[in-house]
Amino acid sequence: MLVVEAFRAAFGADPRTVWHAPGRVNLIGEHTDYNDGFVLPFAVPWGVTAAVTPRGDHTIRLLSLQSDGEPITIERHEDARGWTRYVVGVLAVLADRLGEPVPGADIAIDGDVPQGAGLSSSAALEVAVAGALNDLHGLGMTPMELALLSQRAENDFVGMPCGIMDQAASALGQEGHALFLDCRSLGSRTIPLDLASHGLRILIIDTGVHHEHAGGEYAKRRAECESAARKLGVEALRDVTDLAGALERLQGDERKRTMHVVTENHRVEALVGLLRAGAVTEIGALLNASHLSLRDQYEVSSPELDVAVEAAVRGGARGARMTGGGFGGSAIALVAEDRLDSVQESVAAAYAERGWHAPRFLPAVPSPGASRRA
Ligand code: GAF
Repeated sequence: MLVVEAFRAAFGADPRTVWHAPGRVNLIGEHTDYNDGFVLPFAVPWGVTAAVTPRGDHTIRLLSLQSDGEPITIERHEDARGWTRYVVGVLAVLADRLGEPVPGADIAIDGDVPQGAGLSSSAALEVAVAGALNDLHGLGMTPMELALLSQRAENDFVGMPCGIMDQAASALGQEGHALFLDCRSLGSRTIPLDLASHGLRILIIDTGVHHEHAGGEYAKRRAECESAARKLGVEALRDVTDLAGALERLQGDERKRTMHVVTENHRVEALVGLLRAGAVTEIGALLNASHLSLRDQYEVSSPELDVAVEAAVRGGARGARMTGGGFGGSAIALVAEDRLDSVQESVAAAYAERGWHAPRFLPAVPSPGASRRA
């Protein structure tokens, strides 16, 4: 393994453990996780591998195979910058959780999640490191506990108020399955996603665009949902049972956000129902409806995502939607194998017509979740 060789070269010995954690795409259930709702992501074949050995002091030395040069040495957690925050954040929240300092570590990281595609490379990094530390310190944490620890690192240390979806998909994903997760109870079920026997594929369309304001807009959406829930007297928008009545009591953006969250939760349940009935060919309409709701009610799409979705459907996709937080990143399309070329040609042509950078196409194969590799 390349990461083991790099670890040995940088730190002079073999790592004590090696963990791998994948990125994710979300099939449906967008911006529902922090509303205590339902999500249906799956792990992708790309991820992050972390080779780790604990140290006798509190120093953290970090080497990334994706950046040139020497390991970065971090003596104090608050000195972490850039990508190192996701790693140091996991050590920091673990210390907080255990109520005692956690030993430092030598860590080498190798990742192949396509950068900027919105496929959760940061969650993969957190979960890989959390899995390794869990092992090394014999903490006996479950995959969901690893996901929660990773989410806390991102919320409290990095400062991104994300929900639990990305980390849960990375920690609990199963090959050939999507993960149905109730983000309130944290109960989950793996749902077989049998695409091949129906001659179907899920195609990732990476727009190559990431809008800078995404972080601020994400926090704003979350605050709008919390405010709407308070006005409706419910704990979270997940609890709205009378949508028409709720909409009468809300105005403007909060009204639109509520409309999206409540209907999106129903779409997740409907899609799970179709999958359980073996009707994967019929899920396209729900994907399309989810996209329209994210575009018009939740307002987190972008011109590049909209054009990708519309052109994919025009080219013969059975359905398509943006996936992840939005404002760029990737869309997914459900495509019959014999339509793959025409869908890709249609999207590529729509981008070329507008003078946009060519999109990238990647096959999304439901893959295993995090595991120890050595
Ligand atoms: C991002 C967040 F990290 C997730 O928690 C989720 O809210 C998603 O956006 C939107 O569904 O990926």
